[in-house]
Amino acid sequence: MKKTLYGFGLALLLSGQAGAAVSVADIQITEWMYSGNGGEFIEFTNMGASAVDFTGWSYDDDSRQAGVFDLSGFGWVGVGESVIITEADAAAFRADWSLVASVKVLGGYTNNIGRGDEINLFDASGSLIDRFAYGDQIYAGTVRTQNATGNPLSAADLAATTVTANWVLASAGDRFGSYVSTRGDIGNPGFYVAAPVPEPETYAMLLAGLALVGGIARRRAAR
Ligand SMILES: [Ca+2]
Ligand SMILES: [Ca+2]
Ligand SMILES: [Ca+2]
Repeated sequence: MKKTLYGFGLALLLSGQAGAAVSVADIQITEWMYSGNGGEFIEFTNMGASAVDFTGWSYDDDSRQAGVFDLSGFGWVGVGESVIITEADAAAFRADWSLVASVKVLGGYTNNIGRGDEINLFDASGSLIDRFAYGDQIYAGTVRTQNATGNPLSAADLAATTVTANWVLASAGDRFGSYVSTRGDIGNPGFYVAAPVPEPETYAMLLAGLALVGGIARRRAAR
């Protein structure tokens, strides 16, 4: 009986950890701002275990057409690397956000995102890699990313193709490393801080598992 309980406690611990590691596609939309003083922008991050060649890849808004804005200029995007597209001139955007030279920025797209819209990412064969539909007037309780970016609290929110209430607005000095641009927008373009906080249910599962294992250990010690 005790052995069974111990195993159950371990299973709780392990399932809690597994729950935190939601599987997502390798390239993810990790940050966006539909309107800003320095121009709207979108961030893509390589969450996978190997570099990805963006030659032939493309972005579109809710018209969902592959090939509209070419992302070939990113070339190879390394593991953990975040890259940016913006409606602004790339050099102006880079200066506005004081980006280091290693951050890749492609500017000048004209298929702009509005207050409620979609971000679609296609690979070289035109297959949809990631989709993100958002809009504070469409999805109740979600953020309006005007002059501040939207950022996901967990991998589960990255995996969802529709914005959730766990996409939160950037504020200066937040857990995502956000700061204020020279033109007064707030965000963290060019890098992604992964899963900054475990979800509440993960804590609950861990605590339940620890309590069970702890109880068994105490009973063993008392014998
Ligand atoms: Ca649009
Ligand atoms: Ca996604
Ligand atoms: Ca970012």
